[in-house]
Amino acid sequence: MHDTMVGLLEKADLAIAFCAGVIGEDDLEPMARSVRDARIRISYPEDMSVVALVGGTGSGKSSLANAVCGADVAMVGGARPTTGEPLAIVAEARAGDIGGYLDALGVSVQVTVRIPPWLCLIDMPDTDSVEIEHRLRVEQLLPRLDIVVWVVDPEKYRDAALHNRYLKPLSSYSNQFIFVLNQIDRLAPAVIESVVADLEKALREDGIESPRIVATAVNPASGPPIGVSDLVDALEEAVNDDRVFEKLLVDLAQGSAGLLDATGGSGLEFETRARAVLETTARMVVDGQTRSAIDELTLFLEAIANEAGGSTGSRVSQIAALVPSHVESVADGVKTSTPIENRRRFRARRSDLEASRAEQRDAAGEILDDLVIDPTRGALAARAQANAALADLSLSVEKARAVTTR
Ligand SMILES: Nc1nc2c(ncn2[C@@H]2O[C@H](COP(=O)(O)OP(=O)(O)O)[C@@H](O)[C@H]2O)c(=O)[nH]1
Ligand SMILES: [Mg+2]
Repeated sequence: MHDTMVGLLEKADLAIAFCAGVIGEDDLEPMARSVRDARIRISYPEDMSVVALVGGTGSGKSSLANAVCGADVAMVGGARPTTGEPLAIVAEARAGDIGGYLDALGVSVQVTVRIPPWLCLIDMPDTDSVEIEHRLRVEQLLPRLDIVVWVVDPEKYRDAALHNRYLKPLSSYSNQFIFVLNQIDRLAPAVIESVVADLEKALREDGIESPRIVATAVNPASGPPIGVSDLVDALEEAVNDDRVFEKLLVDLAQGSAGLLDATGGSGLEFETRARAVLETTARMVVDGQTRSAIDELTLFLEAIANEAGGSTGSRVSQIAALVPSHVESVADGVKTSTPIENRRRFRARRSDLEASRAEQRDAAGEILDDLVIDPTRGALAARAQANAALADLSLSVEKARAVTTR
């Protein structure tokens, strides 16, 4: 999978390079960033999963972190607002392997304890913190995590901000998500199942088809913790499933869709439309309707310029500006190529006259093709190349995804 990803990132580089001449910097940036981030990620161990605990204040993220590693490393129930710094927890033996990646993420607080060697757990600031920076810190990290554990409690699992601000927009990453319904010790045993079902329903409404939900009580008022090992199992499964790569594949799929959007996609159907317009305008020119021919052709090129947009669009507009003089020169050519005597002779036989007009139409069409359509084709070529590279990338990403989501 590592090699597949390296190959895909090369294809992505190529697509970005082709797009660079066609679309603006702003449209290019999200994909460029994804490719940069993916390269950094795969330069660190892929048999380790960078997992963040994300959720609202008091849902139990820090308690969960402590329960998973069996030590009090994260501050629980601290005075609000709690710290805005994410806390990374890793096994001592792997700290050297993943520490550099955490540095790259800007997660500077790192502790080593006894947790599974494949796990790097990050206790995150609250998503609903009164401190805006805390929330921004979470949002800045979210796109670079391998797995996100969304921690909710029985009161706030339907919180509108959680669903609308985060889960709905991120639903294409649902395979990266595990949902923890914590504090189930505060529910009557008989209703736990229906609360889980209601959470599942809310997640489906967010576009998350089959959410993985783990019910826990990591720090119950009485009795032993519930469900911690279920969560660890779910996380281990995620690592074994190559979900580290799957997330990067979603990034690439979304990035190339974004670029395709910016180039206007390959849906111009230029050749088909150009052929139809050439036929109409050639007929008009031969019939002496020069003005209509100019309008028809100009309108077509303006539409193409509009649809192509960007620098390609400007080049096509320049070609459109030359249409009147080109059409007039073709119209002049048609007139001089049909001397009066010829017409008289043809008038004798209608079919011959028709044949001659058809020939003229073909000739006019060919000349207009050379003068107007061909340069437009040339202007669209860079865009077509970018679209071809994007199509190739998308296809390869889809193939790779089909393997990981088997
Ligand atoms: N009853 C109950 N309380 C919990 C549970 N998990 C955490 N708490 C308590 O909820 C409060 C907030 O927990 P904390 O881990 O700091 O939440 P965070 O803000 O998401 O990090 C603390 O007082 C915890 O002791 C649980 O499963 N059951
Ligand atoms: Mg906390």
